[in-house]
Amino acid sequence: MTIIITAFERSPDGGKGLARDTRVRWALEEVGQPYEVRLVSFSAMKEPAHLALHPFGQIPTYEEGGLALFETGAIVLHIAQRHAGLLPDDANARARAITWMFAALNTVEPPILELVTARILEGDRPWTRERLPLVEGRIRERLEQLSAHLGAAQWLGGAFSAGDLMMVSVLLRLKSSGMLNDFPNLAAYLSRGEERPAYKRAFAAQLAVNAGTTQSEA
Ligand SMILES: N[C@@H](CCC(=O)N[C@@H](CS)C(=O)NCC(=O)O)C(=O)O
Repeated sequence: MTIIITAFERSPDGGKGLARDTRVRWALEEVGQPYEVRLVSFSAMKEPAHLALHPFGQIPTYEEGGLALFETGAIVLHIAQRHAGLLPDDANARARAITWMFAALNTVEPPILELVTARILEGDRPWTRERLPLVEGRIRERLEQLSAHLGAAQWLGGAFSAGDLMMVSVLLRLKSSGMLNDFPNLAAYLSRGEERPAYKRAFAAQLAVNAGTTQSEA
């Protein structure tokens, strides 16, 4: 069955790979599943046809036969459960890898997104100068904890898993902030993710759509 995902017709990041279709493309590349992409404009995302797929009018979505999914956590988990390559066979190790997916999305990503909001969407507000150090402090705390847990390991649970795919995807948004410079093991972790052939293919595919269209971060 053909897999179809949606992505920005013009990503606000101009192809830096921060739009969330990249993590879905990456998962599909890791498990060797071909896919098609339907590009949508910002206005089309808010129209009934797209809202029928994604109630919040966002990308990415995932269609496969009669199945339509939204939310990258659910999409990547679905891909990882359907195809070998992203989750360990051992039941406990599998549960731990899924735990890292949730940790990436629920514990690490929120303060990082808050930074994007504070810097870009609300950067001109009078409270921004006071707010930024608070938000950065919250991110730093998470980075310290994650760095301590990762230590000298290559990946969070032994072998690369969907948990790492999600954590690397979330941390990528911090690359331009310089915050990872204080955490060499996390910076190296990020680079290991980016060096994976599947990530490179995913990145190149989204770049091919978006090169040279930068407006802001996705
Ligand atoms: N929690 C959602 C977030 C989806 C999301 O924020 N998508 C962004 C692109 S990366 C989007 O569509 N933004 C446009 C909008 O919200 O109007 C997920 O992980 O799929």
